[in-house]
Amino acid sequence: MENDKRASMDFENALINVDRIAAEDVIKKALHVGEGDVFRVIDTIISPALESIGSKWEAGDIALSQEYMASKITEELTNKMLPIESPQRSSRPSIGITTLKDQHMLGKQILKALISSNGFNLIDYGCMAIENIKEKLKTDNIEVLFVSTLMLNQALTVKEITEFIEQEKIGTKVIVGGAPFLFDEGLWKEVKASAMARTAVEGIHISQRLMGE
Ligand code: B12
Repeated sequence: MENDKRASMDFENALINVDRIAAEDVIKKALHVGEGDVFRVIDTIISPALESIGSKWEAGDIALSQEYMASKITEELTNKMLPIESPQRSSRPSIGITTLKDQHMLGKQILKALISSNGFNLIDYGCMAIENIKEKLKTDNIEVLFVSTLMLNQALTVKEITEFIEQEKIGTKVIVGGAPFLFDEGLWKEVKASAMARTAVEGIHISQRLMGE
């Protein structure tokens, strides 16, 4: 327990210093000690470090570039120990992500790295048109769809997706985030989303709750 805490702090420091080699070292050691239990390493070392980094960015203690690089490095390391196509990952719940037609990509990249770092089976729909997303929802068995949109006009179109899910009884939960939802606290309800999140970390917690994890 104490060892995990120390390892998580070492991992966090390595990420904040953008030191990929030191970060990988912490994970390699932890996998060795923990007999290769990837999900234990994710839960006890990686997730707490990323949460702490997320809070530091929100508090203005670190730069956006540091949060971004931390997410990128962690995503790479997690994908190395838990390849995208591994059965361990594909048997986990599927989370889809999209910005709809929005070109603002930064928030989505951070979110994507976090979902992947938590070992979920991630399907990236990029900035796909709504009609195509509807088709994917029918076939991909997505438990939670994350929509990150920073433009109000795009945010309003989320309702088309949620109403489609309702009509077709697909059961996918939709979590929204990004500027319009931060500016107007009631907007997520207006577009019939299941929830909104202020940060990527909050989104992961909400999705875990919605999936009963
Ligand atoms: C950087 C930026 C740009 C960059 C984008 C670069 C890129 N490749 O991503 C550039 C310069 C290209 C750009 C262009 C435009 N932009 Co701009 N942009 C911004 C700005 C300043 C910051 C966005 C950002 O990257 N933030 C950093 C990231 C990390 O934060 P984030 O996205 O909020 O994500 C965090 C959380 O919100 C959360 N999150 C986000 N989404 C989700 C989703 C889920 C499910 C969850 C759980 C969490 C979550 O997680 C992230 C990390 O914790 C915002 C201002 C703002 N307040 O957001 C304006 C803003 C979004 N832009 C705006 C506008 C108007 C435009 C343009 C139309 C400008 C123009 N006239 O051309 C274009 C349109 C581009 C397009 N078609 O999509 C407006 C939108 C207003 C509106 N009512 O719709 C804003 C709000 C500025 C403003 N106050 O007017 N923009």
